[in-house]
Amino acid sequence: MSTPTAEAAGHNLKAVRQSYYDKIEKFDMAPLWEVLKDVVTKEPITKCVPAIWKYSDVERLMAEAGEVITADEAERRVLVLENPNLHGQTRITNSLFAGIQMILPGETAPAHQHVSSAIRFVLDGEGAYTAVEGEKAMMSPGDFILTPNWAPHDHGNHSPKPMLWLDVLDMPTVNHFETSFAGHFDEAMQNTSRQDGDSLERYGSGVMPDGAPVHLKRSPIINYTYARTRPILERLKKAGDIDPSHGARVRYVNPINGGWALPTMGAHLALLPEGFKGVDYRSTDGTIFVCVEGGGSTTVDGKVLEWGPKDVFVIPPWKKYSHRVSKESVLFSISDRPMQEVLGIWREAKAA
Ligand code: GTQ
Repeated sequence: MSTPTAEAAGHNLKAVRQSYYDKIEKFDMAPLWEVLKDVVTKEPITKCVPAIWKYSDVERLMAEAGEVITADEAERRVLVLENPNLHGQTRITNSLFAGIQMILPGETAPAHQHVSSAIRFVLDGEGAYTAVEGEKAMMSPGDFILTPNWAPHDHGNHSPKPMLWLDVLDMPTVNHFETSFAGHFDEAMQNTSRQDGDSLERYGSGVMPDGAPVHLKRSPIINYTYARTRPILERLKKAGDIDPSHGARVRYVNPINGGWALPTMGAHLALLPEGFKGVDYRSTDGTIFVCVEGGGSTTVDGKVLEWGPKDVFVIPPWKKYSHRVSKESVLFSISDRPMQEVLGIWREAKAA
């Protein structure tokens, strides 16, 4: 009897295993050992790639959308910013949606509500509104506006100019959990029973109305205006409170518990002083940035993203990046960090 060669034995083993896999598949089972290293990776693996959306393109293409469809017909006239490697998946990172919304003079986007939380970061125009839970938030560039989970909201523009803003929603995450609900109202516009700016006046000043809800999972503030937040960056810069990677940065908080503004999405506003050269940084939360003022570049994964006012760019999870500016600049940023923190899976690494 001849001894089988090692190669033949290997071949035979492969065939034996494959027929075993075919057998267990009929019972809806599969061998973990064939995929273990792909599902329990040594380091985060992301399909998301760095990308930038220049405002000159956004503005031009959005103006065309205004000729193709009305805000009312569209319900929301939004151009989705799709990660170049996730086309067709309606998302900018694996967990977050981003889009540019436009409301033309005289238009309204009808009231609705949904489980997904949204934020608006205002890019262009002046004096259109987002009404959220009975408060009409007048929009100005740089304002950071919340639409928490299930809050009724509608948008409208009584100003003479188009209003454009960045929407970021946690809907890929809500859909990951398969927990989406949504509803519409008979009235296109909700009753606005509260004064404009009411929630920022009540909750944003170091005092709290007696009996304010202690366990609210999200901030009670609807509009964190740029007019209120921008001077704080100036104060940090003057005091030298400048992080080597992030610059002079504030975090938008829920003033009731000091936590993030929303349980699913966390945002910052940062001033990068003239000549700032940030040191490398990475974290597990893929992050969406907007240039509010100035201009500069961000190096990520060997790629250089050059940004100017109103440009939007995305940094994938766990990719090292650093910002550089010659002139003083302001960056807004938002990510899914609050979700990762609550699950205990968020990590960051700063260059030594
Ligand atoms: O304004 O309610 O970008 O429901 C996507 C879904 C905006 C909104 C989006 C939405 C909205």
